[in-house]
Amino acid sequence: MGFLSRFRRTSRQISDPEQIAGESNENTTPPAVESKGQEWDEKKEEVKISEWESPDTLDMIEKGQDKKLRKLSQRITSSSKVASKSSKITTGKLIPRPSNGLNIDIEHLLNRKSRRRISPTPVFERMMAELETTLLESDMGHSAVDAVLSEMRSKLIGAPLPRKGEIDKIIDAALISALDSLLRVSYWDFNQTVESIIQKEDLAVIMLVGVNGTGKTTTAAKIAHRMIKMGYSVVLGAADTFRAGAIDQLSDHAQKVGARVVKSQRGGDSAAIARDAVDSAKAKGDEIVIIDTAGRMQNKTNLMQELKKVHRVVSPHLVLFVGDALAGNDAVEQARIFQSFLNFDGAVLSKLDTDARGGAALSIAHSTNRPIVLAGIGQDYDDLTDFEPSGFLTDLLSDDIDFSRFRPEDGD
Ligand SMILES: Nc1nc2c(ncn2[C@@H]2O[C@H](COP(=O)(O)OP(=O)(O)OP(=O)(O)O)[C@@H](O)[C@H]2O)c(=O)[nH]1
Ligand SMILES: [Mg+2]
Repeated sequence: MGFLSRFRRTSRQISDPEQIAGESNENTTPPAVESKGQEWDEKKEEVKISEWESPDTLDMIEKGQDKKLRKLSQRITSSSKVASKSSKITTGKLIPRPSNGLNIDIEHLLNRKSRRRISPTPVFERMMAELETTLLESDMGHSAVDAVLSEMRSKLIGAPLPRKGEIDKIIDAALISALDSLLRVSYWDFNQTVESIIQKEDLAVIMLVGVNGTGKTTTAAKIAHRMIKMGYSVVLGAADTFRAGAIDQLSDHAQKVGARVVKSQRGGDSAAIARDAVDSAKAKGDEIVIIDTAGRMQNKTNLMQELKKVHRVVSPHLVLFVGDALAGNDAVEQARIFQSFLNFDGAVLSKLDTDARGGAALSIAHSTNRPIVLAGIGQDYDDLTDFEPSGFLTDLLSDDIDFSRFRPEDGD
């Protein structure tokens, strides 16, 4: 069953453009293109502020002993500036990856001769309600769903009426482009970014974070494998000293991919190991350090405090949040919490080879304002790929939408 099948059944039932039509002067919302940017930003701001006050996050901070955590709590609750601040990537280290997005030509679908415009008629509203349910069922978070709906409204309402038989194409086009915008958050290129850090500083330190079982250790090995294939020498820092077996697991991977590992015994100080890994790489002239961290400790506060300590001690160039695509909405919630504590630079979405529903990918980028840069697509070392929003969306929607329908020659 396709990602959108339920919604598609509803939108296909709208056969007559009159069902979603109004006169041009009864236009309730200005046409999309001009107003889009501002509306979009305002909406995002609104939603994000309430998100930051999630009871889970606050509960976790309240219980924390750390002064910094308490300070952060005050910032989260008192200031609406947090949301806008969090939306900015603060360093110039990330090399953007240019992309045109999914360009869909809808001009040929419109009936330019008609004075009638798409309006929020009851049929239109029913369709939007159906879309909302469909997206929520696909594991997308509320704020991402709101963003998609508001982008769709601003694209559709006030637009010229589609020609008969082309209604579902217009709706699909607006939906694809709204979903595409969700993923295009400060998208950056992993290889180029790492290479440019090495050029400038001789050493790139990458820290992986995430809850237990999401794929951090596997991803550390996959990244090491990728970088070794590119000719770099890599050190893996075994900073998960909490879980029994974690150090052996990483050492085993290190041996298989040809990386050096820096470790101590279980129960050791993770920040000290991370620092040893960096010092050792500097001493031996290695170019990349990847710090594998714990995903579980006695409780969440301990975990966050430990990760912050590792972060403070090694000041990694890149922090990557590893989320499990199968965890759906939970992965989104985890991403938001990690982002509030560690301000990660990008996400790795693991297990995209499984039957994950896809909504998590769409929501993580939106709710953290950090892009997904890498995707795990299997358990082998080569199963790590650059996350490409257009390709991801095309795959996600391919059961529901035939993208070739948007080529002008097909429509005319
Ligand atoms: N199918 C699939 N499995 C994956 C992928 N990435 C990781 N896994 C599997 O997920 C399981 C957990 O991976 P780990 O790398 O140990 O996860 P972790 O985040 O380090 O877990 P903790 O150390 O407990 O916090 C392992 O069985 C991995 O093989 C992926 O992209 N696809
Ligand atoms: Mg691990």
